Amino acid sequence: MDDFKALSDAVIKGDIKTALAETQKAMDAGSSVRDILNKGLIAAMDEMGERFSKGLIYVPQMLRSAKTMQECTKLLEPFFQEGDVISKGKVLIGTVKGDLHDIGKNLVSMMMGGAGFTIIDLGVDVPSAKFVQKAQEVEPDIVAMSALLSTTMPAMLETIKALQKAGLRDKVKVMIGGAPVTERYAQKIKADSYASDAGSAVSKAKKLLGVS
Ligand code: B1M
Repeated sequence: MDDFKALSDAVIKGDIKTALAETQKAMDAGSSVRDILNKGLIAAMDEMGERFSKGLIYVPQMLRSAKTMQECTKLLEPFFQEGDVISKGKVLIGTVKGDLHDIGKNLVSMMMGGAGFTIIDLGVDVPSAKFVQKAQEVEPDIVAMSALLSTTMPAMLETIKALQKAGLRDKVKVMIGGAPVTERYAQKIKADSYASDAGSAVSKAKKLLGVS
């Protein structure tokens, strides 16, 4: 099955029932999780973003689509599993302060969890002090930050500075990502790694920690 239009349309409409049925149909037809995500679910969210930019839709419609996508993603979650039982490392993850977008961050969490990392998810709108406090408590290998707004990207630098101030910067690797974030920005704020999508977040995390 390589036509994901019915799935995308259902996500755009915020029709959870049809979207779930279409996701299941695609899975039954042997479509890859990657295709269902990229060609069906993420494509729909990109279309919502474009419509929002043009003033054709408003926040409530985006919310309905987001909820629909989240429900479909839950259906895919078991397929993210790589079958590992030993933890590859501890990842403390959150969407930075001022930012409420969590679909991408949740995908990253699910895929990393499925790949054998232990995930501590702080949710959205996470202040730098909260990252620091939790890092002191759980001693993660990686602090992972997501931002979807260009206005919230500076909170990533704030968090890196806060980790530094708390004497933790040398003890953790910092990974950042999210639609407006770039490799160049990661270098600028001296993050250890940048990943453009959830799949590469997994491979980059493995590389950072030297695990396979
Ligand atoms: Co908002 N929003 N939104 N939104 N929203 C965007 C991001 C926007 C691009 C839409 C647009 O204008 N075209 C725009 C940002 C512009 C900018 O700053 N560059 C925008 C805006 C402006 C806003 C508000 C300000 C709107 C308003 O209120 N006037 C507001 C801000 C609220 C806030 O955060 N304080 C707002 C609100 C919302 C909703 C709450 C309604 C909803 C979010 C619901 C939710 O997340 N639970 C929402 C949505 C749904 C979107 C769009 C349509 C979709 C985002 C999404 O989930 N994409 C989005 C447009 C778009 O992205 N095309 C838009 C799918 C998701 C899988 O992709 O999150 O990019 P993404 O994750 C990817 C990668 O980026 C990467 O992996 C994922 C894929 O595998 N990744 C990482 C993400 N985090 C990573 C971390 C990593 C590594 C990789 O390592 C740690």
